[in-house]
Amino acid sequence: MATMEVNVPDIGDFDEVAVIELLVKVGDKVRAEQSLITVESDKASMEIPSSHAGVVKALQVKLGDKVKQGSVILLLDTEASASEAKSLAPAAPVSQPAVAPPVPAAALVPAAAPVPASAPVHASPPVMAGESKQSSGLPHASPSVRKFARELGVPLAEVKGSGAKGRISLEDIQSFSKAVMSGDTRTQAQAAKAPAGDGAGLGLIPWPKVDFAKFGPIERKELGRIQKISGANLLRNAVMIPAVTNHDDADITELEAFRVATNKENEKSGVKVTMLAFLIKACVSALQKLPQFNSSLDGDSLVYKQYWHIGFAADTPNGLMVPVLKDADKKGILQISAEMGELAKKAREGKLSPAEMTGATFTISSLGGIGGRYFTPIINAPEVAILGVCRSTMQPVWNGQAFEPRLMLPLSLTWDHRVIDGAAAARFNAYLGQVLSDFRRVML
Ligand code: CAO
Repeated sequence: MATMEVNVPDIGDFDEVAVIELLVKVGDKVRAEQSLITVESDKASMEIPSSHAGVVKALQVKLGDKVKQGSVILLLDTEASASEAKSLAPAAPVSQPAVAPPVPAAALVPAAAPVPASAPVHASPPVMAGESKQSSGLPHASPSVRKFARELGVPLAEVKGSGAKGRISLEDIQSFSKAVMSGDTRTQAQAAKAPAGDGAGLGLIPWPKVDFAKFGPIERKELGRIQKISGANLLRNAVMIPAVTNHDDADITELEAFRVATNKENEKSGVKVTMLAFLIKACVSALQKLPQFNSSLDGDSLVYKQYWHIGFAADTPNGLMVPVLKDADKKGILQISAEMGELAKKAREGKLSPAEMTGATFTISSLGGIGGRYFTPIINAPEVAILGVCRSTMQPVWNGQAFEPRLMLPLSLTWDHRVIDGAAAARFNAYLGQVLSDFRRVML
């Protein structure tokens, strides 16, 4: 058995490219031309195949490393006896369509490890391998599509790609997953044959194809990177979670008066206390009282988290982001307000780190600064609930003797019915309402 280096082959015009995915690990047996790593430049992502067969002895690169032609990827124990150990000319990298530089997992991306996500594939890529499988035997799919399939537990080998040369797209994975969830084997088979995203996997009529330009002038704009990433996550969460939304109102008359007074007192501190800071604190109290709301499903078990990290949706020029306020249970309203302000600023400037966007146990989406009455937020999986908040309004509220003007805050709690039942959801909202109407309850 001989040890040899496997190097980055000629990858065209790129000086240095970043390693965004490791496709093998030490001890893996690889075939000649099997993809070893994925690299990404500002123009394209490419899978670098092995020039030889053998067993991986040591990886010489890690995620984020910059490599160029000649860089050592790994050391391979070549199998002298194996027929595939024959030396081949360096295999060509498999290109994928142009993608922007990697961004950390963004809006409504699950709290799992940050993904150096590539945009979903829309164009026909200049792939260099054969029909529906790569020469490595793996189905054609970009790293982001493979990651999405892994997250959903979809076996890529069973998905029929609708793209050029059988390339599997995000929409193919979604169609396959929807068909499997419908439990109809006939539909599953259809899903494999159906063109991507046409709804045929669910037995639905195809998505309407309209030549909008026929009816008037139009402008076409590509979706932003974050929109694409969050769109895929939102779709998965909307389709896969049996979600129910309960609406309620909380009387925040006294709390708002206290907030305004606090801001007056702290005028010089530069920290503005917003209703969202109180909501974060109140939600932590509700999550502690009803811990199933702070859990995640893991197969047949429920993981109860002993920490309270609250994500909050932030509207940014790049799209929806969800910064995470860590250990909200240990922080006071002023600290929460200050940290939230910093996180929201970073979100708007596109400067959030992956660590600042992951690990949430519950999310709040507040449209209170904008308006509206109620809405149905989509759960940020693997969390099991999300609170939507709209603008508070003065309402006539019956106090037993007369109508009184009270400042009412509309709450919309969406919850995963696999984990939570309607009674618990009603209790959550009712308790939240009690806390918000008399914040001293947080201390009880
Ligand atoms: N009712 C009435 N007024 C409210 C309110 C509520 N529920 N919540 C906030 N306000 C007021 C604030 O008091 C503030 O008023 P002043 O300027 O007079 O003091 C104003 O609205 C603006 O508040 P804000 O939005 O800047 O602050 P916030 O803490 O409420 O929110 C943030 C911060 C980052 C959540 C918010 O800026 C944001 O991005 N919201 C949008 C979230 C979103 O897009 N959700 C949808 C997700 S699903 O697509």
